[in-house]
Amino acid sequence: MWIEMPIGSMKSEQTAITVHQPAPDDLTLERLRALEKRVLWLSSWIIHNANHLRPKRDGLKVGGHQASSASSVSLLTALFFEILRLEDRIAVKPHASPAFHAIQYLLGNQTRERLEAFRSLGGAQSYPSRTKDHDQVDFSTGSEGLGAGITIFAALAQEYLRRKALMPREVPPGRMIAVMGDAEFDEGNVFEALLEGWKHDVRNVWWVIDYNRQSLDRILDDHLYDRIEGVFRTLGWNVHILKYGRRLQEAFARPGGAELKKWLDSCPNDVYSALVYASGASWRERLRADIGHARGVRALLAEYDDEALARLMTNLGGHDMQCLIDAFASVEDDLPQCFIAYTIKGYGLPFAGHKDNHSGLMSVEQIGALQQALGIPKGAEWEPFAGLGDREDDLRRYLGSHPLATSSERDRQAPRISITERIPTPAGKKMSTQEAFGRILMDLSRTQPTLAERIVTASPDVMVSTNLGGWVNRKHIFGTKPRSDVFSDFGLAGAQRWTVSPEGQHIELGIAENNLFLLLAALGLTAPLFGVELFPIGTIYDTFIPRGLDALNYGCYQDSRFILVGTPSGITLAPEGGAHQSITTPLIGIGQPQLISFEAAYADEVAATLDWAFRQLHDQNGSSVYLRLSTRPVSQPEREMSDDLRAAILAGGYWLVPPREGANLAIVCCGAVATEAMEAYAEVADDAPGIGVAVVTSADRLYEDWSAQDARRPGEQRNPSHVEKLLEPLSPSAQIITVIDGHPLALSWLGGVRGNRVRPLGVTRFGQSGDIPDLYREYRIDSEAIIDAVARACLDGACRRGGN
Ligand SMILES: Cc1ncc(C[n+]2csc(CCOP(=O)(O)OP(=O)(O)O)c2C)c(N)n1
Ligand SMILES: [Mg+2]
Repeated sequence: MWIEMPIGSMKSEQTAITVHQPAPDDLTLERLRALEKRVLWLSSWIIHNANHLRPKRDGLKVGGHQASSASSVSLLTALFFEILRLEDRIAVKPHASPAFHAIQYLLGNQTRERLEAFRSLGGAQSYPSRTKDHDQVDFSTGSEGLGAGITIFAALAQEYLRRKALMPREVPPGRMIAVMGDAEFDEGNVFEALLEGWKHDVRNVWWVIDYNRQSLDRILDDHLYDRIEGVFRTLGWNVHILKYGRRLQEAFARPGGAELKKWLDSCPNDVYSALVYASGASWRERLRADIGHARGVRALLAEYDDEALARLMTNLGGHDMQCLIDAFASVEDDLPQCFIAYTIKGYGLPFAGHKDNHSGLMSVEQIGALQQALGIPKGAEWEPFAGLGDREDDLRRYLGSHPLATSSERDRQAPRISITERIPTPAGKKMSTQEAFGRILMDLSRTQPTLAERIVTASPDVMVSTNLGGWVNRKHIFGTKPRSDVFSDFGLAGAQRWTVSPEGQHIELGIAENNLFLLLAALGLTAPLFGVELFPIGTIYDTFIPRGLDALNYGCYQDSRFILVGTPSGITLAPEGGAHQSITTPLIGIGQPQLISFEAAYADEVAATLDWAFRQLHDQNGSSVYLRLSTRPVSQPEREMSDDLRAAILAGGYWLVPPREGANLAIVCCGAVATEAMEAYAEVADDAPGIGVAVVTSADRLYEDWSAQDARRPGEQRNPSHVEKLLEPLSPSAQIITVIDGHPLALSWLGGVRGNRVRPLGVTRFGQSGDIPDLYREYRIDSEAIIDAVARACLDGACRRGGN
């Protein structure tokens, strides 16, 4: 094993990229190379310590990715210590987390304790996490492809703020940088994001591809980069290919060098990887066999001993510090930039290049050998600058004044927009919840201009059908290049005006739901990332939420704040058919952390929940909010929004018809089927006197509150949850009929609260085209089905005299 990190003067060698700026001085390069060694060591040691030195209690392998980290060490060293500016933001590929934490440690932003506790509770996280880590994570990563994708939308969000002068103009725009694995290109969301970025002429994005030609299981297809490069160039990105380091380029210029380059250029990925791993005499044998006959090759090979030859053949651009710095420093414009940096997975470690190295861990002997090679004394493993001799003082000074080291709080503090007025209920006797949402939004610019100015809406090509049309007519579409609506210029009538301007407040996306969620994730982080609070609202057909679910989860995981409106939903959108009718989304609403879901039955509930949602977004302990809406026009109850009603709606439910004390029967409904619940009530009220009808506005809020009370620790005070109080009037043996246009599990858990028997009605099979009466009958959520359930409950004794 050898450590490939020579220190010395490198001047004017040709590199694979065009250099526009002066090369970094020798001292800077020396420092970076020394730091690179430290990052390689610390990232390896963090993992080694977690797996070999910490006591284990559960028999599980702790894990960590020494090979994947080593692959990115040079890239990250160059970026963090020399290239990143304060305003830049970076997504680090998930499996380089140890290298990232090591860099933060050297910058003084990470503690030794947390490194020692890597992957244990409270320690540095296995994948960089905005919310769980304590060092400076700009974007969480973990799910392949999403860390790269979000940088495009963060750049769009930054542009949105700059164009509206919400960010100071004198500060240069930050570059949104992703250091990503090459296998991330297998994820479709990467290409969806690239295309959307192109449509929006996105600037200030850098993607640095750690091109080690390995994924988790395998060696990647040959010449993948040709394809990748083509994609980027087609979409207007600048592409920098950092293929060979300077030593190899120097060798290429010598007799026999052209042959060597030809061989390397056509070498299959698996052969190259196997040779990297085999090392020793293998390179010489193979090169002699393949090109030994060509002029100059034998003589060229003879100049290197085996170790030097292996070092030469692995001298790739992604591990050549000068090559990297030159490439990064060469960028002079704000066009999107792609760096394809050739690397070796496990570079500098004994399993470099091995196809199975993704989860590989160095043995005790191997880490010992690395320690010795790096000159780190025993006992000094955690010392930031161990093994660097007299360079230590210089490095301490260098890092002490580093801008990323001195800014302990990287997240910005955004001034909060004040929300004072309550959102009023839109007037009307009959209305759908979707219509209520559209009208409220339109009215907001009049009733709450300060709030309305900070609202930004987005939709993946369903702006009109999710009822954002009125809002967009008023607020226009965001785009950097103003465009008028050609149809109205021609004097042609049309409901929708398509006016594009930098002042526009709606971001129209193509039909890629992943992009919607990544955009929402980015817009919902503008407060900490750019110091400006926005209120993002994304609308989507409810049934397509699962299409982007991982990206939605990704946004929630990093505590991004947005409002998601799923509409229309359920089989209630009837003629549209089964392909568009959502079933499981109420369960997603309950199950997704950091996303509180509501499903309103009436317009005033929409107003109350939306009002609460805006406040929730900018509450430090808040969350994102999901509203599941419907297009079904529903007769509205005549009622005032009292404080009690509002509180009950927000807590998750209320009695529309209160039950008699000790009642044996109740109907609990959610959303669009409140009408059926009331119809059934009217039918059975005489036979089941005292029966109540409850409306659940948020099964999520009810469940959360109840389970938190139930899960309290011994000695903690017990405050009855809202649902317990709600169900209190019912007799302990009461039966509850639940009904929802969605999966019945969303409500059937109510039986667990006080031990009541539940008869759940809902949709568990795929829907189909039809009208509401037919479909509700077919799927048993009509009033007949509710009445039948009441009858069965009565047969079971729920209507016995003395109870109801
Ligand atoms: C969405 C998703 N699917 C699967 C995984 C499991 N996984 C972890 S790493 C990896 C491949 C990593 O390859 P690459 O991105 O090239 O990273 P590197 O070679 O630099 O380690 C996979 C499939 C994941 N993290 N995310
Ligand atoms: Mg890879």
